[in-house]
Amino acid sequence: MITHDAVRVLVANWDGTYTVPSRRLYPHQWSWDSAFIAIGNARWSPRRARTELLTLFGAQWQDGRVPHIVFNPAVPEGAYFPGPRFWGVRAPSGVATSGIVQPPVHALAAWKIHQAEPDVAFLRRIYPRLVAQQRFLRGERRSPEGLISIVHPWESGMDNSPAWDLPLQAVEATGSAGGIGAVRRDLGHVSAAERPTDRDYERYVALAAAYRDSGYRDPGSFQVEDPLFNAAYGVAESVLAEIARVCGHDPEPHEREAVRVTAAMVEHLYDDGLFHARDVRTGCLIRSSSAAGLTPLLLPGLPREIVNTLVGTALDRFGLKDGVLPSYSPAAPGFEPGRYWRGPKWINLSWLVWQGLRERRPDLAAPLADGMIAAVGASGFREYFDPITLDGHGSRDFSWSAALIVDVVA
Ligand code: 9WN
Repeated sequence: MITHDAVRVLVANWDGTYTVPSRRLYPHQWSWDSAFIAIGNARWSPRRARTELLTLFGAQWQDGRVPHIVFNPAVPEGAYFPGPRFWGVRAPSGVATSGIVQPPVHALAAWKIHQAEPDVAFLRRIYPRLVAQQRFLRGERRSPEGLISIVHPWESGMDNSPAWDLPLQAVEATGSAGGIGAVRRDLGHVSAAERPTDRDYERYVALAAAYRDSGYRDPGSFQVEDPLFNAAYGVAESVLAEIARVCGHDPEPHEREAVRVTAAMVEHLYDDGLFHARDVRTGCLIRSSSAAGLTPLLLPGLPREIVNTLVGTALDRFGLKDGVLPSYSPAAPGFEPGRYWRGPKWINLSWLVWQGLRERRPDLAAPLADGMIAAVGASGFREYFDPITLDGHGSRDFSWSAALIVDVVA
């Protein structure tokens, strides 16, 4: 029954060649959403899952970057802010896109689609694009420590995580004329108490405008190494090794890169039972209690003792045993159970940690799966949930909440 309801949401949000995250709030294609959506669609329509990814990679730039939004030209400019006119850029295919990226979870999605329904022709088609995506990140975003940086909170996918409060202090908000509230479209759909503040938004817009004005090259005043983004990058290399094997390419460079980035993460981002982000501009670790710090559990080569301490942290500070897993630890100051990435439970974060625990700790993966199912059972396929009461927040009929539930119950 739950799968049936989830598929109904996915069908309603399908736009012919991709799926919108939600009809009203996010009426275009988003990068990491499409990867999560494809993982769920692979369970009932592998063809649709393949199309979803190929549509996204159809908007890949010449330099290999996969934009975080691919705009639907049929949707009016004013439906989402910032829209295509703000970003002012087109992919070689001619479609309007944003110029920033999101966590590269797409190789994992491609592999899962292939596992659901083997299709070597699809893998052969997507492999060079996935390789180019990784090459862009290495070429443009790698720091001397060997980690990948993000240059905008939107690139983390966890926009207003408390982990970004400190580095965002270095960003000058432009204080846009008439107030940012006047241009924000999100507040027409969701209560302001559940979204980032106007002050956050002013900084997001200032950062994006500066990056745009540098021709999408200069990192600007926000540059951090995020554990989730780097975990996704590392997992992508492990999975690319598998894909390379199937396609008759050399898996070794991918295996080496996965080992290398895992070691760099352990050396530079791990401290006191959790992975943290690092501010590239100051060289300092940003100690926070974000669940992003648990997602390196995805890395197959993570040393056993680190797995054990991460699991300990998830049990002590994130309610793992009861399947709670909020985006930010309730034990930490700054926790807000209803405000976006500052505390609510998100299905994609739970899924990433679940994925990391399935083989290593099935006893703990099970309650986490139950926790995801309980959240949508209580409140529907909402965008995020109060981690304690399971009240739903953000948009309704949210695609990745539906898709990942399909995967979890399969
Ligand atoms: C900005 C689409 C996206 C998700 C992000 C989530 C939110 C956008 C926004 O929605 O971000 O990219 O307008 O707030 O934070 O993770 O990909 O669902």
